[in-house]
Amino acid sequence: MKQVGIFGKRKSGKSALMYALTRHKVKATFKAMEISGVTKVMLVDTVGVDVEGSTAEESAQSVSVALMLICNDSFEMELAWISKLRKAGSSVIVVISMADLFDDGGAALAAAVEEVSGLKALCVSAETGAGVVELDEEINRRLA
Ligand SMILES: Nc1nc2c(ncn2[C@@H]2O[C@H](COP(=O)(O)OP(=O)(O)O)[C@@H](O)[C@H]2O)c(=O)[nH]1
Ligand SMILES: [Mg+2]
Repeated sequence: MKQVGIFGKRKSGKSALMYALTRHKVKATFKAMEISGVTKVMLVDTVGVDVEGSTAEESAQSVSVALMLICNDSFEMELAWISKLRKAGSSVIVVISMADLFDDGGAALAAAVEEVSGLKALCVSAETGAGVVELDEEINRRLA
């Protein structure tokens, strides 16, 4: 089974995002009556990448798709993890998490990340649900 890993610092919203994605998946699945869709992918929540000896290290070796959460403008550690994840063969999706906390919905932070990494970031809020559908679609594209 393919795995989708959720990476980010402690308190970056990893667990909340996992629940938001799961809720969306289950709802969408019941709507489409595609029960099989539920088991196709395994979502993996990880301990913070800022935790010494983190299990995120192991997960980084086994995920097909990695969500790298960034929630503020100190994201050097996250950039290093993006390189690490890509080297391990994962397709990395950069997520500006807790996007509802930004006046601009995370747009400026997404632009700053894109400027230094060349990667487009998706702004998502587990709280309001903004961007969850788009993120799910992007995950599905990467898994295809
Ligand atoms: N406003 C807001 N708060 C969030 C969001 N996601 C998580 N939080 C809050 O941020 C804190 C850390 O979230 P959590 O998912 O446990 O982070 P984790 O340590 O990365 O798993 C909790 O108090 C959450 O309620 C979000 O999208 N918006
Ligand atoms: Mg957590």
